[in-house]
Amino acid sequence: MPWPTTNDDELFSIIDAEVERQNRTVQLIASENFASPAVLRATGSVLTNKYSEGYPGKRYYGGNEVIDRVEDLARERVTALFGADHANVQPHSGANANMAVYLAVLNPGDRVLGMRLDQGGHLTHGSPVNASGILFDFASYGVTPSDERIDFDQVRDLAKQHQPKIIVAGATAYPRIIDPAPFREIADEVGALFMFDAAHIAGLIAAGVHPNPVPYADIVTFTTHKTLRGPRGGCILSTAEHAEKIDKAVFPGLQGGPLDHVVAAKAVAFHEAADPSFADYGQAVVANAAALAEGLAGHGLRLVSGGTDNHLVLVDLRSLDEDLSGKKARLALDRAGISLNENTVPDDPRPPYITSGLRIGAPAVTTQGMGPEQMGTIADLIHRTLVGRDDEAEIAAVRAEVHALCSEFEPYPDLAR
Ligand code: DSN
Repeated sequence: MPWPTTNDDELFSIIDAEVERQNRTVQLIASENFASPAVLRATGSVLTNKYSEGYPGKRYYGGNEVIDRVEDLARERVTALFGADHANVQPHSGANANMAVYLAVLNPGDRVLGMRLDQGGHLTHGSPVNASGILFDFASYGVTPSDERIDFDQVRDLAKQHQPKIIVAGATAYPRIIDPAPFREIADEVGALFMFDAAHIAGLIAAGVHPNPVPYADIVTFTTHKTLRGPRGGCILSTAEHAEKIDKAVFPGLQGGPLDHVVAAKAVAFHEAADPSFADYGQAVVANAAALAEGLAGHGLRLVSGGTDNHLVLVDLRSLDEDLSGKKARLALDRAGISLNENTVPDDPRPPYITSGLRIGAPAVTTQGMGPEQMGTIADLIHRTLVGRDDEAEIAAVRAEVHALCSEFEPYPDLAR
């Protein structure tokens, strides 16, 4: 073969270092997971070589008879998984999926209602620094201060006041079930479309442990790499009524050629999520998040909304130490081999780059086979790190315990060199 390198040691030794990091440290970022060997294999396949702008049967390039089968299979599998009329599996990310929906059904300047970023929403739900907030006129709802759950009275009042064209549900840092039914009711009251961004919880929905928004929403978007445990990417489900507009908005509206290797890996993930064992996985994720919550609360840490019924917990660090920001805590935990992210808590006085909270998720540790007992251990290790954050000997001791724990649950033992 004419390729100049058979093995780029400089680069692949860096990838080896990442395999080691994933095998030997704890991954608690709520939006991350460990993709299966089959998903990794499809992502690394020769499908990366193909150009296939368009859709199955309607391409702008030749040689797509195989790619058409891949994309058709992905679409069939995901519509069956969620019970949707139509799927577009081409969005490169969740952000692109959301932008494509806006492009499909809105004109610039149109009104939308979404959840505020600092209350648990997402940048693409109208943040002023994101294209969604720059191009469209978003109003934002939040949580009720007393129980830190979505304030549906506020959603209804804002919907009546702003008359949005779309109401967006969905969150990135909200530890409770999101009930699609009241959103549908409010959308109907004001004549709005209802879009549900299920990025974080798509896997919990597929597993049957959270309500499926598809029967309620006009459009559902999600990412395929979080609780759904597939490759990095996005997907849009819709009623038949919106199918054509959405397909046009993804291509040629927003994207060029699809990433066919990733579409193939999405098809693998949809197949895996339809397996009965995935229901067990979803239940185990929720049980592990609850065990983490119990362990952390046992150390006196305040949890936003008092706990969790999904895959994540949000910790308000001010309950431990007013001076401890989320950023400081995350940096200390990184040194101890515990990977998570700082996050604002509702009405956080600190900015998003600093924050007063931590977001802690169970999808990845559950995939690697850890259970409630290990969640208790991890909660203890997090607490020890937070308390001992200025004591390097304590950080090193925690790191050694993290390595010992992870060595029993390596996600990729076969990839280790
Ligand atoms: N980055 C994702 C998350 O961590 O929730 C959202 O885009």
